[in-house]
Amino acid sequence: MTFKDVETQPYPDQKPGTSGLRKQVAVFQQLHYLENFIQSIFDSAGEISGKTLVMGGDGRYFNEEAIQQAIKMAAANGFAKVVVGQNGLLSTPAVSQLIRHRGAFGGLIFSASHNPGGPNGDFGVKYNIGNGGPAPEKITERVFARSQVIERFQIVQAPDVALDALGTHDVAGMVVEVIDPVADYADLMEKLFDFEAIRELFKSGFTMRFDAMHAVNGPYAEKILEGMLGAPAGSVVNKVPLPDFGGHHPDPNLVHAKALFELMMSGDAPDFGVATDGDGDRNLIIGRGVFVTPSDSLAILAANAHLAPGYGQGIAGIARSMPTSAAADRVAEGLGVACYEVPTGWKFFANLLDAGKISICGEESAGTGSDHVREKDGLWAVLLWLNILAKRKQSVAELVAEHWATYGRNYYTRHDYEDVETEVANRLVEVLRANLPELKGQSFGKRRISQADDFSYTDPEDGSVAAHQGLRIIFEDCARIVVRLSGTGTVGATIRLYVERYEPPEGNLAMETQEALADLLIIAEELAGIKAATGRNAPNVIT
Ligand code: VG1
Ligand code: CO
Repeated sequence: MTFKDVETQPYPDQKPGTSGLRKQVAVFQQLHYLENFIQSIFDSAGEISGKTLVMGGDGRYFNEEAIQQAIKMAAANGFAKVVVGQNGLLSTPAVSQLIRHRGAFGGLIFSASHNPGGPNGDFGVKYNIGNGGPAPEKITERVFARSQVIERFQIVQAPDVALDALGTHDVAGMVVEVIDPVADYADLMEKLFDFEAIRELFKSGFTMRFDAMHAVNGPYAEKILEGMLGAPAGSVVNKVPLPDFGGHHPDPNLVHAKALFELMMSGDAPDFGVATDGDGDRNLIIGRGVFVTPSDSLAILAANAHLAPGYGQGIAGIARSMPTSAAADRVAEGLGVACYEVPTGWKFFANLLDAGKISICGEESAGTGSDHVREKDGLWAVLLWLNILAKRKQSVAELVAEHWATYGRNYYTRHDYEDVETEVANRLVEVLRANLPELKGQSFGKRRISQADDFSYTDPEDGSVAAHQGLRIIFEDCARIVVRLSGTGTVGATIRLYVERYEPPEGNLAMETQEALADLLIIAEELAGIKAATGRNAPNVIT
């Protein structure tokens, strides 16, 4: 067995975005591209010798190759142990849970989340730290700086590990433990939720469809829902993880989970329809005939979390990402707990969770989670929904209607303009940012702008500042327009436009969303000019 110090040179584009480093597979396949980034992480992580590292991915093309390399590099860099999911599979929340449960130093997640996979799709690497959460910006900045000056990486020459065989293996003196990816995670879920109540719900004839989108959550959903909770066989569909996700985007939205949406709106709809993404951290919730926006889902889960044993004592506080609707804020107010607004990306929640300031948090992009791990967790959200439905003995539609009748409704939409020329997108944001100071006080019909700024966040725990997190235009009645650029796309730029307005309980709660927001969408175009600048007449995705 030989330890090798391999000479290399930096790649200039290894800047981690919202969620780690995400690039097209062909980019990752360049000579030493992957190795450079992993070595940069190891070089920036602090004392790693003798520590344990968790590794797993969503099964996409290049997953196993990347893991084999990372294992050999971990051995050469002095780790004592690597814990890896069988066949290289682990969902993002499962990695987070394992890091915490095993007291590991951190973990590597190989995934590009909801981005397409396969040789022509995307790949990604994310580094999580000892609390189980994504590395904070001060670490990812160190990793990037290191990647720009890297000259060598370390790797052992050893045969590949048989990742299909459970048990321990030896790689140049380092232990590699191949584990069942589902077991520990399932144990935790059983502690958090009232499995007996959910079993009774299924026994009473409740039906559901879980679309695993040929991504990592298939085995988790099959074991927990069908195996442990007695959901009818066949409830979980597209359950075998495939390297190209069956040719689809594993993105649980109304475009890419269209089949599920159509089923749920049809006469054959089961009671409950859900989908999760590539790495299992996002969730889409649809009741029979009713789509639940992720922002509403966060609010409804927070309002009812006490019905699950894991949250029986009540919740400490709620946090949402800035572009997420303020529906959760109203619940926090109702419960008398604090509500925090943080930038997009899960890493900002982790400090609040660690400090015990919040118990539940979420994003408009279909991510919800709690203090049980330090990542968003798709299957957790599904189980909490089931627990709540079992306890309240209501349909999704009834539950949503009652929520709006209590708290009012935040009409909410996100419009994505994908693959826009980077310069066009950057210029658009620059121009709007420059115009913000003049917008305050301006009126558009009945609406008057009360605040216009570029969102900046100071972390209440460590004082770190994240600036330029999205342009906000807020009206006197709390309606909002937000514009920001995506940090997870891999081709060109993606412009996201978020629009919201509040309708009180006594108002009209039954409007079609785009109609309810029509006047704000016109104002948004007047102010930001996205259609004019991009030459598009419609967004690629509306959620
Ligand atoms: C998107 C979402 C954001 C989410 C991020 C990672 O980021 O908007 O809410 O945290 O993806 O999610 P952006 O920068 O493209 O808007 V995942 O499921 O890709 O780990
Ligand atoms: Co994801």
